[in-house]
Amino acid sequence: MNFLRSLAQQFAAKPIDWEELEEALVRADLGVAMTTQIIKTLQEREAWSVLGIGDVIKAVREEIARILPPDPTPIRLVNGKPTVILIVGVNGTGKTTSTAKLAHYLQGKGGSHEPPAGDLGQSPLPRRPHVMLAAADTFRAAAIEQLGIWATRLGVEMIQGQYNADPAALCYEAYQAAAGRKIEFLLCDTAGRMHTKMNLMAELQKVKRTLAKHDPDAPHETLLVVDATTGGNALSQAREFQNAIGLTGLIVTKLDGSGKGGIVVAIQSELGIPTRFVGTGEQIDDFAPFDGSKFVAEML
Ligand SMILES: Nc1nc2c(ncn2[C@@H]2O[C@H](COP(=O)(O)OP(=O)(O)OP(=O)(O)O)[C@@H](O)[C@H]2O)c(=O)[nH]1
Ligand SMILES: [Mg+2]
Repeated sequence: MNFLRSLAQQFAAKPIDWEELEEALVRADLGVAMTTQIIKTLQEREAWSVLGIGDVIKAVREEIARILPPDPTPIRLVNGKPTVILIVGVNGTGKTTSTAKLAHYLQGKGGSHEPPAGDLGQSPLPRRPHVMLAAADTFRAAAIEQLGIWATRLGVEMIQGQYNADPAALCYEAYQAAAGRKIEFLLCDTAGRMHTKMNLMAELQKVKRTLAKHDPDAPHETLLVVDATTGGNALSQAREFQNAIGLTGLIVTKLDGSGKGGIVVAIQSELGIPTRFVGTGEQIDDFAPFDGSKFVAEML
């Protein structure tokens, strides 16, 4: 997120022009609420004539630090039954890749030879957690195949249904399989869907209702995958998915393709949805829990 650098260059040798500053902040995908707040803070704090770019950068940092949770929010392990994570989003944002990356990440946590993993709640396991994948994107045969390749590579079991099967029924069956085999994490990859298509959103509601028949708290996490390079559109996606099914967090992908990442700030400030993980490439390890303090520290 190096937009502060271009901001510094842009305003280095001239007085702050409020309109120009506003435009630069919006262009960095910080969102209208955040931009307005930053400008208000600056205008209240300093006499306009003495305001320099240093003050602007300080205010931007402070406002962003105030809005982002400083520490990563871990995925909590449910004791004695599968922890279900539902992965949703519009087409092509990186759901399937992120499902595989998250599975790999969760597999690496815990285990008797490692220090207790904070992410795994109160009782770290005496072994690595077991992960299962559910190929709930049943619209395309290729989607099942794509997740299957990851499952083989990661050495995890994948539950799949017939092409065009009901994703809710598939997730229901996958839960049964996961519970029967004492699997800790069940990750359900779903089909890409436009946030504006109500029938497709209703299908996700059905997936949630069906999983809740097994465990009223399932899915324990509903993570929306957004592509950082789509900028402001990610905010409307988050709003619609939040309204339709409720979200517990975001996975922001393709941060390697956009120096910005301002969308993380905009979605947190406007909708209160935290970013939980970030994707920074196509490889399995190009993935990490989102760390707010680090994000702010690395902003310039
Ligand atoms: N550069 C980069 N590419 C990514 C990242 N995450 C995913 N991709 C790529 O984005 C493309 C789409 O990823 P998928 O995981 O298939 O996306 P999806 O959301 O499952 O797509 P649909 O199922 O068709 O909706 C692939 O080429 C991925 O390799 C990332 O963090 N950085
Ligand atoms: Mg997919």
